[in-house]
Amino acid sequence: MRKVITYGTFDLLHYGHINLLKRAKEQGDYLIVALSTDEFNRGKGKECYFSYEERRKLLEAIRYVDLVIPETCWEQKISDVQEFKVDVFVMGDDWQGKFDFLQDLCQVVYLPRTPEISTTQIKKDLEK
Ligand code: C2G
Repeated sequence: MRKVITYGTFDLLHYGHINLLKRAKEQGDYLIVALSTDEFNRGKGKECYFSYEERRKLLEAIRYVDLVIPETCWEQKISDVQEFKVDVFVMGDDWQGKFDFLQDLCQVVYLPRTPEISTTQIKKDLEK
């Protein structure tokens, strides 16, 4: 079984996230999503609209997602890849190159983002 992992906040879930998760799953047979906790998001300067639990339930309802685990810190990626015997690490290309240190452990794939949509853009549009 070829295992894939990806990381993110996935707040105000939208089709850009779904496009990413679909293509991440296509890299293997089993997709793990490490979901940023509310605490970790505050560290990223992000205040989420949906709590971790709400975002976890949304992700678990997606057909491409097989397991959701918490992302509590930047440093957990190496141990996650080892613990879950991950074959492929996937992120959107806004992170291009940032996780190449994982190449010793697994394949690292950066996928093109869906350009026109983002959680920030949704919030801005709703404020109008
Ligand atoms: N994404 C995308 N297209 C968009 C928006 C997001 O492909 N229009 C991708 C991002 O590139 C990322 C994933 O969806 O791979 C989740 O995006 P965010 O929730 O914004 O995650 P981020 O804040 O980038 O957190 O340790 C890594 C971090 O947790 C990543």
